Amino acid sequence: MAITTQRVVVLVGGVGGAKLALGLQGLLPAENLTVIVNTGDDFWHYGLRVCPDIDTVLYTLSGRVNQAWGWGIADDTTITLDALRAYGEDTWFRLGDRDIATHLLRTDRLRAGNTLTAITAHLAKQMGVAVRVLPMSDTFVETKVLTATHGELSFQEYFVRHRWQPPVVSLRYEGAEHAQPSAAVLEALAAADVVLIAPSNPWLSLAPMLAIPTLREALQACAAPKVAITPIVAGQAIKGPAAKLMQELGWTPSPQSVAAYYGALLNGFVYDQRDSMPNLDGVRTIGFDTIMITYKDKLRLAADVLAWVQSWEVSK
Ligand code: FO1
Repeated sequence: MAITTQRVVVLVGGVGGAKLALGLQGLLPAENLTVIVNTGDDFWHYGLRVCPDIDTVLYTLSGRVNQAWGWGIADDTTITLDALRAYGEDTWFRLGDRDIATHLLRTDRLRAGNTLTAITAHLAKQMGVAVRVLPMSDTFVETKVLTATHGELSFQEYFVRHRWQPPVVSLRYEGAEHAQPSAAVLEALAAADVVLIAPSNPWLSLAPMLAIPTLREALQACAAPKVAITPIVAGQAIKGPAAKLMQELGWTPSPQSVAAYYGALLNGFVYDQRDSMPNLDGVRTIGFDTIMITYKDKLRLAADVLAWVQSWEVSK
């Protein structure tokens, strides 16, 4: 089987996950790629439902993303935000004007009774994104961060307002226990030839998905190889708070810890070639160059991982 004939499902958070999704989109026919996105970062802001990871994925896959930030729309203006500031508001969450249009449309359609899955499909179509982008659930799940210095914060207050500086005591994923994955998510997992876990933050981006009991069970039941890619290289997070957070939660920031966190869910684990990795029981491991800066890097990592998983079939 050519790697491009594999039906690939990739589980992603924001910026790092979107980069791998872009590489996969460049390799695979659109009908063979499904991107399942964390919605634990979503929140209400000025009456708008903001879904940062979904938007980061859509803006990245459609070529609109602000490359310097990894989120938001390139060359967006801030007239609305500036007007709010002029009213004396604390504009800690930077919303661009074009980005606000996304939140307006989403909020309006949610209030009209549409699901987040249907709205995301509509936005994807309007942006020219042909691969399937699915929220992890249509039920709202919100990550809450208990900090040592500021009490419990909503995810965006922790991440953006306080620039992930307050030490984290624990995390909870409000609403996850009673949330359900959508039928589209379950169908994609059941039909997958490969499931990839992007180099996103395990505790902030993947844990909200794994906290939904039926989604976790569907992943466990999924017969396809499940392969995670490390977000930790040489003891550092590629981006964001992963290494700091791991230390605060009592884990050594290393690829081994990431693999241990996912545990029996995995059949394969990709660490970075700059690191070494002891053998893991029942999990195949390999080192690749996991740093994705250029578009070529994203294509290369996506191709390396898919070719590696395919070689398992041949060597069976
Ligand atoms: N990240 C920031 O660091 N500062 C911001 O002001 C900010 C605004 C923002 C607006 C819309 C959006 O979709 C994303 C935005 N992000 C911002 C990124 C985002 O909050 C985080 O990167 C993710 O939630 C983590 O995956």
